[in-house]
Amino acid sequence: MAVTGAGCDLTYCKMRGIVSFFTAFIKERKMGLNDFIQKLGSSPHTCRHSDVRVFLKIDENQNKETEEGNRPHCLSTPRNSLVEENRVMPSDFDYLKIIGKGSFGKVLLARHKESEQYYAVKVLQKKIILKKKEQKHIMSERSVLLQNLHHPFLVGLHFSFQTTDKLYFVLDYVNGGELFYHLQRERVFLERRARFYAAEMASALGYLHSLHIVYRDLKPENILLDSQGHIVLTDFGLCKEGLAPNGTTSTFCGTPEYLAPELLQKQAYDRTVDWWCLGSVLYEMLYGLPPFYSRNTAEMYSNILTKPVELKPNVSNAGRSLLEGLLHKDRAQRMGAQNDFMELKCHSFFSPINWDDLMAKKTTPPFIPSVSGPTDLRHFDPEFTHLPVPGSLGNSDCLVTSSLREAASAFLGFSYMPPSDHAFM
Ligand code: ISQ
Repeated sequence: MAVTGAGCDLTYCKMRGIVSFFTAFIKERKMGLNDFIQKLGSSPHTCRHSDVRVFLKIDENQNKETEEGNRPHCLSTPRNSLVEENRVMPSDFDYLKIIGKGSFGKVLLARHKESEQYYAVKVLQKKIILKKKEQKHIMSERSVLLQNLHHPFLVGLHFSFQTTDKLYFVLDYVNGGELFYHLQRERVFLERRARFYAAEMASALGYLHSLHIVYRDLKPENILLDSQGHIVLTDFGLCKEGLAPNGTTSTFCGTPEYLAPELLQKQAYDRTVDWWCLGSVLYEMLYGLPPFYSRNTAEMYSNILTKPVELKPNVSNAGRSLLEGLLHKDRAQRMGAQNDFMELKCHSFFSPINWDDLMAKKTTPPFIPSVSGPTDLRHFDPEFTHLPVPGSLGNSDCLVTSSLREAASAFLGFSYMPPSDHAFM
């Protein structure tokens, strides 16, 4: 995701936005200070300094084990009230199953011990992020997620926190499966069903654009269904292992089929890249393959850049006209270039959609994934769910080596607690 320029008029809505922005900002700063204090405490060198010891209220008789390279006591047992207060910790959760895996880490189904609520917890390894020089990307994704994003078709972030070696995102958990898991089983969707999913995705993208955020990474593994059959977009830079071509940037991680020509050519891009991606998803839902697909990746890239989109007549005129507009290679002529989401909303393909009902989730989804309850994992890939859950996840203790200390400093300010009304309920 990316954030673009800001707007100007001050309305009641914006005023509310400003208030919640500052509330989040203050909270974030406080968590940043907590992280800083944790970092102070994680360094045996600074721990020894008398001013630091007074500040952190470290008892002279404690902390004997730090010299041996173990986790310093002041980090594993925070004594400072700022550190103790409000902390969410890995050990607050039971980790039940792995439900996704990527090059940076894993996504797990977890239950918050106290509230018994289920969450998807994404755990990323700091060392791997640093090695791939992705910390800026991860931190900016986190800050985008923190902008009080609330939309019915976007996954919600409840908390983020970190230990010396890992970053944790506590997210809404949904178990209807990836949209493309269902598409693969059925090959194509009827137009009514494809329209419903495209409309929900478009409204989520329009919402992000209204906040000057470009999603940029709409791809099959980021599009999930909840148990009711509604779309949930996730975007956390997790690409499935083995799909990322070696030595390329994270832009190419995952599915290259949906890459807009401007991204492929590493040119400037704007929010219209999201409308290209939506066009690609809609095309695949209606025709069963991505628009410029070839088994030969070089040929597919060349098709994206030069080949006119092929629109066979088994899709309605309205559907083909929308696809043609969204899959315009020139982003200045692409549908949405002038009036963004409003242009799509007014297109005849979407005329059966009542947008207010859609946003209120009053439109009955065309398909309801069968799940018996939150722990029903039938729509997740057994390749993940059969993996053993690492016991170390719920235990924040770990060895502090010099590379871990370096890792800790790269993620100062990562941790996030929501305003209290969003806490575990
Ligand atoms: C929420 N629920 C299930 C799986 C997920 C994967 C990634 C991000 C959020 C998720």
